[in-house]
Amino acid sequence: MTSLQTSRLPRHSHLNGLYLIADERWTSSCSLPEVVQEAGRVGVKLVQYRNKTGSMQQAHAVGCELRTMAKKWGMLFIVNDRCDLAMAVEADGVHLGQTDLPVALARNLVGPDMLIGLSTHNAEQVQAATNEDVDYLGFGPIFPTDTKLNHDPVVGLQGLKDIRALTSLPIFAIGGIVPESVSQLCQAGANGVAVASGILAASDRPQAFKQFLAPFHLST
Ligand code: TZP
Ligand code: MG
Repeated sequence: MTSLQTSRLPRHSHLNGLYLIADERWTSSCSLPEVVQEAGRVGVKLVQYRNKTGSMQQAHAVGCELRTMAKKWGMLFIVNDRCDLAMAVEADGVHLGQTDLPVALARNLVGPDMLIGLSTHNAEQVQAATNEDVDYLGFGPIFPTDTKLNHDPVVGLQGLKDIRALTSLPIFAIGGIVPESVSQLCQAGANGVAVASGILAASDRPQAFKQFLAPFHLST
């Protein structure tokens, strides 16, 4: 085992279960720090800060707050899209989309220890990712979702089953996921589920967290 692999192992140990996508455009009744605090309290171990509209200064201020909170609760803290912001807030990782900085360039920037996640939407992208220095994949949208505009075609459960054999990387199913679908997604090969509106827009967030986490607790 290389020293690089050794240094990454503890982080990999959390690459499963519920992955909260925290974007304030999708919250109605609360602030992102409130949601992340709740997530930490109920045992969520993975959170992504997604800010596609704010200024860098605003994103940095909120990112620092969430970073501190995530550390307190032992959660991995991932920044969406931006390597510079991820580095500035000393995040545990950065999550890239297909049109963000290519993985190899991102890896050069963030160094060997930061996690890199990559969004994938079809078999070709998953196959290509197996040759990249990434730590986990997002795959979807599995189901229709109104959260992301102009998203790629819905892949369904079968799409997930089809790509599972292509990679041993942890896969997070994303897109339109509700608590009732978590078990079947895991059976189809997902290591975890990435969820935004199912939690952020829930009328009863504590209940939503509980419902999303329950299938993972049952399977451990
Ligand atoms: N990528 C594909 S679907 C999606 C992203 C970022 C949004 C997922 O949000 P939701 O509300 O859980 O469907
Ligand atoms: Mg992106």
